[in-house]
Amino acid sequence: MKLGLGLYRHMLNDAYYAFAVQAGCTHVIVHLVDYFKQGEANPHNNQPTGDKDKAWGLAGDPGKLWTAQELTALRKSIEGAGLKLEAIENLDPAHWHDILLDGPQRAEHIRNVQAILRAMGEAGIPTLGYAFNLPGVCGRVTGPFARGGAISVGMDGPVDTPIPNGTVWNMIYDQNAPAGTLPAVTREEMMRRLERFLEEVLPVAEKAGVRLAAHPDDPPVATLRGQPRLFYQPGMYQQLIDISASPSNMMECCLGTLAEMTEGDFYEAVDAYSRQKRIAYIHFRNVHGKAPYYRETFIDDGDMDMLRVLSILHKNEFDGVLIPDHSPQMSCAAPWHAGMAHTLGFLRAGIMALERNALPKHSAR
Ligand SMILES: [Mn+2]
Repeated sequence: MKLGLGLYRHMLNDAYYAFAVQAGCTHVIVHLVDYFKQGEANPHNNQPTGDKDKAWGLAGDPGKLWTAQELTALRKSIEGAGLKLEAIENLDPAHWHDILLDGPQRAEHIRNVQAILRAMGEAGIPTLGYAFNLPGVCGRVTGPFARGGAISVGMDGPVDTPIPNGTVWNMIYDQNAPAGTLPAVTREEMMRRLERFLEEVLPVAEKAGVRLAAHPDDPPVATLRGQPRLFYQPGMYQQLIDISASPSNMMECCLGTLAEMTEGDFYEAVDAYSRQKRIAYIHFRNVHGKAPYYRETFIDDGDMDMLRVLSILHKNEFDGVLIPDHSPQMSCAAPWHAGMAHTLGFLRAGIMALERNALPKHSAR
């Protein structure tokens, strides 16, 4: 198991790389989508939150794809700091919204994703994280929910206000879209869109030596903003890897999201996915409660035993990267850093204990 840190676009600089190395990380996972562009409800020093039904901000430039040249430069600057660039997390809605929406630019957007995969292969970046859904991460509330009153996020019940036209994945891709809202589709239709997408991009990904890694639906509810979710129960997330046996069809396994699911057994699911060797990398996060009523907690303070998870992964010889997902904001001058350092310290100690055989052997039961 390798320890990594996820960095947002505005964090891609030497100060953050040094912070990662200091905390014991060997890898980073980067976000190139700028979630914080003109989103007044979305502060920079936290995970992107937005409001319950207000978008994070504007999507990027539809005409500007990430190039092999800039990706190579990014990888080299990260390696220069003593780290490895393991993955890019998330596609920009500006580049692929009509794949999600099955819109008129779908064919062009498939070519965009294929071009990004080729560029990543050329730049030597092995993994692309993505999340295939219309509403994105939204419907959540922010407050002093975590231990000691630390600011955290959660959900206070279903949120099914419709998505305005021009918005998808909780970002605005068309500011001039006509008034009105997105008509609801069925889960079957979204699954069909995902299968078509994978059919067209997996061969390109394989050839480029890049793995696609899908995040489960965060928050995991049957519908959000009136639109269906694909992966909101552990058995449904298994359906993702059952779509194709391609080595490029992988999971970006988010433990917090999995813990919020109402069906199945959390530990058995982690055991099953890791035994099948279909996890590309892992988001470590703990929660209290189940969707749509839950709170994000500190890593050692939620409903789930995260040392037991580490033990299961160790037993199954998981050799991918673990990163903290979101952490509550700690009361100090650097709330994001403190939250991340706390989670990284916990993970580092857990990994060291496992390597010394100082933790009991756990299986799913
Ligand atoms: Mn996650």
